[in-house]
Amino acid sequence: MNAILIAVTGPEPEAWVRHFRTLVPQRELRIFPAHMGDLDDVAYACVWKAPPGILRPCSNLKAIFSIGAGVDHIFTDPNLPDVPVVRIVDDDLTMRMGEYVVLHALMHHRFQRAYDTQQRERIWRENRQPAASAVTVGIMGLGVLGRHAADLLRHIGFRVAGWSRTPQTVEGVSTFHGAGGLDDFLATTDILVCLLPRTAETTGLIDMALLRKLRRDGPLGGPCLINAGRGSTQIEKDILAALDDGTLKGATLDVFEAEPLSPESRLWTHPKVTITPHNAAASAPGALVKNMLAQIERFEAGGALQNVVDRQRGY
Ligand code: NDP
Ligand code: OXD
Repeated sequence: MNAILIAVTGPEPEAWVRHFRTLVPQRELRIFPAHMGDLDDVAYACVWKAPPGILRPCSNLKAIFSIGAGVDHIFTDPNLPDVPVVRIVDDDLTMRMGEYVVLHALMHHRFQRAYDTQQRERIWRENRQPAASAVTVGIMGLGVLGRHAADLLRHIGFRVAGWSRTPQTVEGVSTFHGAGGLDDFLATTDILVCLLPRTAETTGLIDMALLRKLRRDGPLGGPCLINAGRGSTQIEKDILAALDDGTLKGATLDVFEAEPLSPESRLWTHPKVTITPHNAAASAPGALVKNMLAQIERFEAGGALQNVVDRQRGY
């Protein structure tokens, strides 16, 4: 029967169902939690933060699709069936992340938070604006999203550096890799952008020790942080301490150790912090259902699945 199971939690789960129904009205759909039926019929599962264990009874499962670029939400399942896990690579999502990174890099570069404060206080004062060519944006993660952001930033005029796990070559970008390349990468970086996946290696990486290694004598008067990768990469108490003692000049955070961010967190009210609710690159059902259906169609025609995640690496 080759049914598709849609197990999406979070905002607007019904939008995914609607798009599948419209695009493949002939295909049997199973929907978590209301309409699971006989799970032996399920060939494909499209998931976002589905409860662990729900895929185990799908004895004929052929592939699991993440409706986002990240797959950490899938690998938390200790009973995950041994079938390919596919992640989203799609221009719609990539461009959304590009917009976010450019917006917030420019916000820090152009001192926008300071001007917002000045406006509230009716202060007409110009801050000396460095050229983008004097500022280095350092991107942790030179994958699909990091490379696109690097390209946009480079065309604005920023110097761009990038750090990855393995050696990478990216046009116009100074690249560093591995533990051995991290300190040199940080020493050149004024605005640190994190686009790393959640893995055991990236967990807790952005701590006080790392933040202290960022370029201290740059033209912005102090380094800034933008994290739109995963909250598990950051130690929030260290970020707060770094903002308080001037190690960091500002931070934009889209992802958090625990989401939603607790109303108690001091990050909400910190004058140097900009918070967004994990929507730097929201997964748009209109674009991404088409992406997953194209994969299924190709697979059923005998082609290979694309963007299959390496389980060993975890991303
Ligand atoms: P990719 O898999 O294409 O790229 C991941 C990059 O991270 C690669 O360059 C990889 O290195 C690097 N990396 C992984 N582990 C390490 C490590 N231990 N040390 C150094 N570098 C490492 O992923 P995408 O670019 O598509 O997405 C990145 C992440 O962005 C997703 O996993 C997700 O967590 C997050 N995301 C957040 C969204 C949001 O709205 N906030 C939306 C979409 C994604 P190498 O090149 O050597 O393999
Ligand atoms: C993703 C996300 O991984 O939205 O796509 O976080």
